[in-house]
Amino acid sequence: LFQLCYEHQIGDVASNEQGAKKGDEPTVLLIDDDPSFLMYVKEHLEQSGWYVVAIADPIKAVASFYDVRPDCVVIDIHMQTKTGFEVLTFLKEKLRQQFVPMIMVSIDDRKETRMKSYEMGADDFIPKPFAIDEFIVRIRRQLERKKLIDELLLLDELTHVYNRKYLKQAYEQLKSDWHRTHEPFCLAVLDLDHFKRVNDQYGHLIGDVVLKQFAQFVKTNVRARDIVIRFGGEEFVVLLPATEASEAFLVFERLREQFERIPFQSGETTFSCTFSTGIAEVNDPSKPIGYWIELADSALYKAKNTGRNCVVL
Ligand code: GH3
Ligand code: MG
Ligand code: MG
Ligand code: MG
Repeated sequence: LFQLCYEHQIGDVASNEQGAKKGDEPTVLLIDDDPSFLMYVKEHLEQSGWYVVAIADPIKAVASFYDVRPDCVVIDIHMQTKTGFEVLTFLKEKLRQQFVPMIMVSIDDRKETRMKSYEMGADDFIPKPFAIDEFIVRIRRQLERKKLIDELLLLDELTHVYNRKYLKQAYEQLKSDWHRTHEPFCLAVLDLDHFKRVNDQYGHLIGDVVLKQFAQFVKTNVRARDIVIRFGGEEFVVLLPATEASEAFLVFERLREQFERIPFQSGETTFSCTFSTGIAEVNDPSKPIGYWIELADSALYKAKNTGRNCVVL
């Protein structure tokens, strides 16, 4: 039933008078069949700087889940068409690998209701009526947990940029942006040149230092909205939203010139490192991510064959 509703009611959120999301503020999804409760809580949560989507119909709320991409969900237990427990079960099943905290709220504060909430996987239970400031603090705690867990799951341990797991998620996000804006974005593959030699000459520990510094160098020298991912050993993928290939070329040409001048130290010896870049411009997101990686990879292959330390479109 939910699946059916999902397919038919997608897009209903827009008709629910939701303001636009401004930036990367956390998103809270409120599901409660009491409109006055929704309005009251929405207003206060927005004052905390969060983006709030409030939906009175649990079926519509479930259907909108993938569009809203909430960082935290607040679910009323007693609703007309679906109980909060059914909503909770459905969302938990859908999520699997991802962590999104779920908070149950209810006027029914019996122990068995609280127990059932936790046993079904809720992250918190807040009885109604509640003091709004306490409610906000408890949501803030859940948003902090979500941020931490996401970082632990998606960051590369050595370089502290995103790991490969994040690539698919980031691509999905850029795809949905593309459907709105139709602006192309770029996917670049960066690979350190003759990195084996660095390891052979100076040892793996120095190699690790170079890798860490390279990742941080790239991250700090692209725009904040660009996404840097460690794709494999000494290979990185950079996603550049709303960027054409010619612009991306200039970005990596600038990085290339800067990076070759950075001195690395191994005992008494100072050495430098270079990297090569292959760029693919994504103008048809119906193709899978693998297609664009292959395209960028073949450009990288050309870069490696034309002397390395260069950028190829
Ligand atoms: P090319 O210019 O053609 O890319 O030459 P290369 O030597 O960089 O190419 P290749 O891909 O053959 O070698 C990559 C090397 O990177 C091999 C591997 O030992 C090293 N490497 C991969 N991951 C790590 C890591 O986490 N730490 C260190 N120190 N080295 C790594
Ligand atoms: Mg209710
Ligand atoms: Mg290499
Ligand atoms: Mg390589």
